[in-house]
Amino acid sequence: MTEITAPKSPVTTEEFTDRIREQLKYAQGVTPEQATPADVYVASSLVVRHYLQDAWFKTQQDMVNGNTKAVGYLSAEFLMGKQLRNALLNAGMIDQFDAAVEGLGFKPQDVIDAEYEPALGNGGLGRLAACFIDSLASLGVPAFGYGIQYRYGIFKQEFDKDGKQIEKPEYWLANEEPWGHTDYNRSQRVNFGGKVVTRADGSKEWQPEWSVRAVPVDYMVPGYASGRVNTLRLWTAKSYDEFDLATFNKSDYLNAVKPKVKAEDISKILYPEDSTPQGKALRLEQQYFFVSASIHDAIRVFYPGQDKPDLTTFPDKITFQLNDTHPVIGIPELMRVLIDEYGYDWNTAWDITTRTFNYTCHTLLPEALEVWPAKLIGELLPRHLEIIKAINTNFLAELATKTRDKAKIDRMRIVTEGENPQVRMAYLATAGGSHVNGVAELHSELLKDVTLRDFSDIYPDKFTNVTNGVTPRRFIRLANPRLSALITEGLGTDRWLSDLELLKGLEPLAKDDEFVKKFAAVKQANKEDFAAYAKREYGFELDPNTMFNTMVKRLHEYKRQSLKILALIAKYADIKSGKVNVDDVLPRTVIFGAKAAPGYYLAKMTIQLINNVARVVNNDPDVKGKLNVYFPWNYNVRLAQHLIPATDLDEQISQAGKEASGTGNMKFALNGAMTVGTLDGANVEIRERVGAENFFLFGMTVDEVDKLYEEGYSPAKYYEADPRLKAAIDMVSDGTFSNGDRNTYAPLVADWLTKDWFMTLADFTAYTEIQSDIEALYRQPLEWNRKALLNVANSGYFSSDRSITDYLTRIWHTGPLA
Ligand code: Z15
Repeated sequence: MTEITAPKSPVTTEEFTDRIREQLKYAQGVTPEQATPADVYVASSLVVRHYLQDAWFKTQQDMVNGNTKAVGYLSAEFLMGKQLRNALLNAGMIDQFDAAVEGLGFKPQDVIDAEYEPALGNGGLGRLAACFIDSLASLGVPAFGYGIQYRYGIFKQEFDKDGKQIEKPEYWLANEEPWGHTDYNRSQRVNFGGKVVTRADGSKEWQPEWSVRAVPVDYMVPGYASGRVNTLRLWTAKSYDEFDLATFNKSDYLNAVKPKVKAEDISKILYPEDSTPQGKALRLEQQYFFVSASIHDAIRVFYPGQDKPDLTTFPDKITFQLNDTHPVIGIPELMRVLIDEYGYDWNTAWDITTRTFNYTCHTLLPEALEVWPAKLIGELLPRHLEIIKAINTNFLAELATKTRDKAKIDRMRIVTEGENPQVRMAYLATAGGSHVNGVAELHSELLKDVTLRDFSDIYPDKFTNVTNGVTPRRFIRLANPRLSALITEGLGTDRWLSDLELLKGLEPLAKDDEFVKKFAAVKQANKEDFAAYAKREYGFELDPNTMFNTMVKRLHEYKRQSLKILALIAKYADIKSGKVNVDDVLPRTVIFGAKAAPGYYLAKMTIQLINNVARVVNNDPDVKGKLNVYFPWNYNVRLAQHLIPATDLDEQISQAGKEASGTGNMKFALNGAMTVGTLDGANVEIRERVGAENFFLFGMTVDEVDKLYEEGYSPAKYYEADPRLKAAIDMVSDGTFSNGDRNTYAPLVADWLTKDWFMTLADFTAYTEIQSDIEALYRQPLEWNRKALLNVANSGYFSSDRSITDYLTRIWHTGPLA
């Protein structure tokens, strides 16, 4: 008997059908006969919202009236992916939807596909935020996700005829978007510029120069089987100055609407840099815009109708999590609100503020820790700069009571000295909050020992770790229904969807050859599905009888896509030179997915190289179809959901000490892929859990990397030492992948041979050597699948439900609504 705990549908198929008909008629204005899948998508989404509405009201009421502290997850990015099927799953209405839609003469898949995915994030950080709000709702914890409703999400990636990346605007709001509810009556004014004056009583008054209206667009965040629906509140910028009257009177109509355009520019576009911020004024405006609106919103929500609320209780009402440095301007903003708007003294305000905020750091790259010129902050937010300076002064005074080490105190300045003072947002966040956490054990250790060393010396108790996780609802149940059914069959219950550690119960089944074969059949069917999808969407011809070997993530030097492509080229060179007999080569299909920041020259050149390697290798008859390279463009959540369940081998090959965590690694392991990886980020913990014998480890450790840097790293040495590496790099230089042109990749090759900042060349030999272990195992399908199944069985820890539970106990000190 299989135990079914999935939520029961609140509706019958007949009711669902009637509601869709009603929406089609009154909202879409079409008959079922006229309706397109897109119409049915909008109608069905409105129906789902209809059935979730009471739970949404109740969650909000319980949050405000109860005494459970809420979580405010402040994040510049929420990479949600499609909403409809997720909402149907979490609310228990998948079967009713499928039947209703079929009854109306549509294919459920066509209706699902009609949704345009909101891509309001760059990569891991934004997708993590989306997983976290799913888990918060599923655990029944009252929470807001607070962010920005960008009009343009992450760019749409295309490749031109030379294989170069082209960025196209992602105007995701071009079509009707049924999920967001714009609430004009709950907008907030956000001010900018101007000056600060001192009143007669000595208090400060900020006289801003211009303002923007922040209008909330609310998205339901339905929990899985929790009966709770939280809110994702994304702010959109609207102008107050519909017309600048002075200009208008001069009948210069077009110029009169300029201020409006400028104000509304604030939420226009998501910056496409992941881990490499651009210090642009507009980005700071965005950050302040959503954080200021969110803080005022929380005060409005938790102290409704109160002119003189007792804000000393604010930290008991809500805790704000700062997702990276992007929302850190919230710290001086809350100070300003408390002091200037509500009249609290500095110390009371500081106590409230530090009890309200906590900070998650997501990086080890120094360039990803945001630093803003004090001058820019002063121009845009003059009062905040004063407050930041005062925080800095007080902080330095506090440090002086804790250490005599002057040099250390100096290193810890929040505002640097000199001609061009800078504000270090990570330091501000560390000083202005209660806890700082990294996102995987190794990362949190390195944060304490390296990045924020001085801070952890003096405030050791502030530092903690919360290893990332992913939601099993979207990334197992929705992405991989076949594996989900097999897991439920194997465990005899579907409870794993809300308690992922139950996957451990699959471990004994790895000894059962019949079960392993079923598991292998699931993977094979998923590969066939993906081949069909790739054919339909991209025109690719993938052979599902080859190993599917995937590397999907942002294109960044530290992630080392170049290591993967060089190893592949080396194999190709072996075939061309006859060093290996092509008939002995294990057939592989290598699949890349990656966007490069538009201004990231070497990353874009790497994309071009991969595309051209694909063109040459796939069309070379000497290869006899043994090596295939595909690069589906525009990697996004939808593609991830199709590709991850179809992958045999996942690449997590960043330089040790550079990837804070990774979350793709978790999704692949949970979907029964084997991983080839370095001891970096969460790979370390994945390997610990699945067992060293079930993980392909290679490459230098953090200590070895550090040592090599100290000794003086010379990549050319490695080029000379490994003939296969030399052959591969020479093949890039000699024009094989550029129609004979020797200049095309010269900058990339020069970088490899002279800089190679992330030591791709030093890890090349180890990486190619591990390939023989990988291939030997893959030639024994039963053993490969046994190990892959053990990966699934032992990865339950990597549920974002567990991450959130860790945040609740270690940082937020709150829990589910009663
Ligand atoms: C981003 O996606 C990540 C870190 C950042 O500092 C920025 Cl700006 C964007 C990623 C990390 O690179 C990745 O290792 C981690 O898994 C992810 O955040 C979520 O924590």
